[in-house]
Amino acid sequence: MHCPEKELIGLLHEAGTDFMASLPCEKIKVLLELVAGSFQHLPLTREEEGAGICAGAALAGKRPALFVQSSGVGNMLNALLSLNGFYELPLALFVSQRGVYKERIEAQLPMGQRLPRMLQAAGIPCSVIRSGEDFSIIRKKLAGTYRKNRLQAFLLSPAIWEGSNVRTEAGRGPLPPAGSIPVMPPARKSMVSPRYTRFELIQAVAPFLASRVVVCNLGIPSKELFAVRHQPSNFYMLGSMGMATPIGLGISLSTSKEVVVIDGDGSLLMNPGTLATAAFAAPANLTILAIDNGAYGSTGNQPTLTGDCVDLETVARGFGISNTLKTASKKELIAALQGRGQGPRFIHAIAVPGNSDVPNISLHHLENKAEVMQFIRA
Ligand SMILES: Cc1ncc(C[n+]2csc(CCOP(=O)(O)OP(=O)(O)O)c2C)c(N)n1
Repeated sequence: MHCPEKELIGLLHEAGTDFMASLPCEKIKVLLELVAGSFQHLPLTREEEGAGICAGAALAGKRPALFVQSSGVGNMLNALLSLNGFYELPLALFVSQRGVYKERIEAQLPMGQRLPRMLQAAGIPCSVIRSGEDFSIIRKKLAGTYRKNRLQAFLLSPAIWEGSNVRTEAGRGPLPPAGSIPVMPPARKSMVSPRYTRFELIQAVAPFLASRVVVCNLGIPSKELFAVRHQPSNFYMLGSMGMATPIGLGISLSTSKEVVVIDGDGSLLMNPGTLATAAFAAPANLTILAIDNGAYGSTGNQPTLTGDCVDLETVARGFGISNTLKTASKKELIAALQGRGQGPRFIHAIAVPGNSDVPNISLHHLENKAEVMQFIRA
């Protein structure tokens, strides 16, 4: 049996690692499920906070490890250097390295391929793990990380997990269809019960997005929108998680055209401060449609905190956006989208998790950019 995820869990036990935090990558979804089930584990909203939380855990004598995607290292470099490294607080950084092996998302290349050189320039020791045969490197360096109070990055190639026989909930693929899983805590459920998936909501609203500039969240949401109804004014994000609302805000402040951002709960939680900036700038032509499925849908439906303790509509109101709506109804969504000039507006669309099986976007990103720019100019 080929069980690299279980082998790695064994190595972590052996090194006495006892505090874990993660922000998911699709390539390590099975590993993450095992990590969460085997150790004290905290799901993160942004990689950078993981550096802080692990610094705190190390101050209290723990042996922390962080699991992130290569893109996420870009979100945490300052904290790694000026906190964990500077105070000599040990941290093992397990990075799912994208852009180097059978990569299908081009936006993963710039960060993923340069990461070893970036870490080198930052003075963070880094080992590339290409297969299970390299696990001996992890065994050796992990022990030194905690003994010498060091930072140590392990770049995990997706090749490691190929042919793995480990099966978990996440490994089984998409969650069951709408209505069959309880994802909302009782208090929120009684307010609005989710009925539809993100895909079903996108299908419902797509015809009503005509003549608007639409900025769509990265990952499967963009693929779904492209498959349902492409129009030249749709900007599809392929990377830069957390930037959908900031991009939409920038556009809305620079044109009189109506702008709709289709954002996600995981992405909004990564960068919630942008809601305050939007409230302050107050563009009347900006609508943020937050499709809240309580999960990091695109990376395997790992739960986000909106399924637990966060109400995004309350967050938006607290940051100063007063025109808000919470709904799970297609009819209410469509009615809300027909209004113009009522921004900044925050529509909190409650959905059940689940992804549709849509192909990749068959439009080059620079062509996409050119189309959107032309639409905005016209
Ligand atoms: C900085 C960074 N960290 C992690 C990822 C991996 N990632 C891509 S999409 C995604 C989930 C986004 O979740 P959400 O915004 O809730 O949208 P959903 O897919 O659920 O609709 C994650 C974690 C990434 N691309 N960039």
